[in-house]
Amino acid sequence: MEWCVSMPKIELHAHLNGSIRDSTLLELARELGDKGVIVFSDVEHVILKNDRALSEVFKLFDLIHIITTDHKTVTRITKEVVEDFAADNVVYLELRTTPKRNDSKGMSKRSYLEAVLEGLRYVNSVEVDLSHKLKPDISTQSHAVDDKCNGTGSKKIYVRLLLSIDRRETAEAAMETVNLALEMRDSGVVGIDLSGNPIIGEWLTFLPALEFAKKQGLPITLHCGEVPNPDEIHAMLDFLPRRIGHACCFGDDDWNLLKRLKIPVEICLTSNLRTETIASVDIHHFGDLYKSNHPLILCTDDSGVFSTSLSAEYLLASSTFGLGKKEMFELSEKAIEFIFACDGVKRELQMTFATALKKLNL
Ligand code: 6MZ
Repeated sequence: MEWCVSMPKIELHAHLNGSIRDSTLLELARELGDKGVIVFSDVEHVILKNDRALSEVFKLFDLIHIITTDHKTVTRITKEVVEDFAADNVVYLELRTTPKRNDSKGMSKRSYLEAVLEGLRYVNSVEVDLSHKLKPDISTQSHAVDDKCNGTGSKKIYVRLLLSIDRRETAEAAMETVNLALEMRDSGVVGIDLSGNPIIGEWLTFLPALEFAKKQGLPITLHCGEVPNPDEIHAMLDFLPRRIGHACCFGDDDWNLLKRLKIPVEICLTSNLRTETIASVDIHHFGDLYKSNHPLILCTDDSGVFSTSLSAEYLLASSTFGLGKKEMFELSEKAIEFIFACDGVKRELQMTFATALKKLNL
C-alpha cells in the first residue's frame, strides 16, 4: 500500500459529493441535527454503513445533498476532497460534480460552481494548478497569481472539473449545465459527464445537450452500462464519447463494439463490488480489458461512500490480477493519454512521471 501511495496517480472518475470524508459528513449531519433539520441518530448509521446495493447508494446521495448543499459547505468539501487526493499522491484530478439549483439557499448552478472554485482557492496543503491559461507569464502575471490558488509551492496537483448532468434532470437543465461548462472553460472546466441513478431517465432526454457540447468541442464521458440496458449502451457507444465509466453490464456485441472503437473505460473496482454490479473482483472486466490492452483508467468513483482511495484501487487490481510495480506504474502513467486537459498539461505530467520513475527505481 505504501508503494501504491508513493506512485504518482491520475484520477479521472471522482464525484465530489461521493468523496467527502466520513468525519466531515458526520460533523455536518450533527449540526443539521442540532438545528432540527434532520434527526442525527437516524442518519448516523446510514453514513457509516459500508456495503450498499446500487439503489441504496442513490438514497445516500439524497441524504448527502441535504447535508452539503449550501455554498459554504460546497466550498469546504471541495477543499478537503482535493487535499485528500493530493495526500494520496494524485497529481492530476478530474473532479466531477453536478451543478445544483437550490432556490431555498439562493443557489444557482453557476453559484454552486463558483463555490466549488472557491474551495480550490482555499486548498493550502498543496499547490493547485487550475487552468493552463492562467499560468504566469509577463502579461498575465497578476491575474495568474490571483487565480492559481495559494499553496506551499513544493507539491502540486492539477485539478480540472467535469460538470455532471444528473439523469433526473430535464433537457433544459442539461443544456444549462453545458452552457455553464462552456462559459467556465477558461476557469478549469474541461468536460461533461452524464451520471446519476442509471435506472432513472432516458438517454434521448440528454442527447441534444450532449450533441451541442460535442459540437462545441467539449469532451464527454458517460456512465455507461452500470445496469443492463442494451439499447442505451449501444446508443451511447454510437455517440462516440471520449471516455465511458463502469461498463459492468455489457453483452458480447457491446464488448466487440467498445474494443473496435477503443473508447477508454474508467474502471471503479470497489464501487462495482460494493454496489454488486459485479459479483466478485476476480471476474471483473478489468482483467479482460487489461489483457487485451484496451485503454483503461483505474478510478475511485466515490472514495467517501465506498471508503477507498486511488492507491487502494491499484492495490486491489495488483493483488487480484497479478500486476507488479512496473505494470502499476505503466497503467498509472498511461492515464495521461486520456485526460481532458490540454497537451501542455500532458507534457508536464509526463515529466512528473519521468522524475518519479527515477526515484522509485523500477
Ligand atoms: C452513477 C453516480 C455514482 O455530483 O453531487 N454518482 N452516478 N453511478 C454511480 N455509481 C455509484 N456515484 C455518484 O456527486 C454525487 C452524484 O454523483 C453521481 C450521482 O448523480 C450523485 O448524486 P455530485 O458532486
